[in-house]
Amino acid sequence: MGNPNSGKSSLFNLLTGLNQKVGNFPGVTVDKKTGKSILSKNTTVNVVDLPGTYSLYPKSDDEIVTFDVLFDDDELVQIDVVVVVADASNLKRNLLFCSQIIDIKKPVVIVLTMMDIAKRKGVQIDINGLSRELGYPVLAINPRNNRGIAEVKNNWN
Ligand SMILES: Nc1nc2c(ncn2[C@@H]2O[C@H](COP(=O)(O)OP(=O)(O)O)[C@@H](O)[C@H]2O)c(=O)[nH]1
Ligand SMILES: [Mg+2]
Repeated sequence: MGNPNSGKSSLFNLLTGLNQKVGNFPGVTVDKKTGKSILSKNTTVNVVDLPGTYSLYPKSDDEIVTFDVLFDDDELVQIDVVVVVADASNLKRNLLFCSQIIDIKKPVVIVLTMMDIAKRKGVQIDINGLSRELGYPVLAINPRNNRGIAEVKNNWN
């Protein structure tokens, strides 16, 4: 989950590769992409790429889909872990959404993307400090060069 254009599908594609399925959520024409990701010899997980949302107060069909999944109202998707993808170059806005997810008290992992763009803007992020403050794992990735993907997989194991 995460804001639009934060890098969710990029991460999803790297995690699932060719093991993807596209469907629709019941009743709405919003794409549901699911896929399997092999984390280790003994662990395979189902990953769901949800539509981007700016807040947990849904306004569009897309946002309602994400909302329903998050609040266990989607029969077909049950959450074990919420991976919140946050654009590090727009951290304030992205963390707002992140804090709303954290309030729901589901297990959360925060994945920061766009670290390269943040760096170019002169923004430095204290990843360990952020993790300490939020109380959840924070990992940085760059889907464009595969950086950090192995760490995301290991974090689930
Ligand atoms: N520079 C840079 N671009 C990224 C990064 N992560 C994703 N992108 C790009 O950002 C755009 C939006 O990514 P996408 O995965 O479609 O975002 P989504 O809307 O959250 O699914 C794409 O062009 C990606 O290639 C990153 O860490 N750095
Ligand atoms: Mg996407």
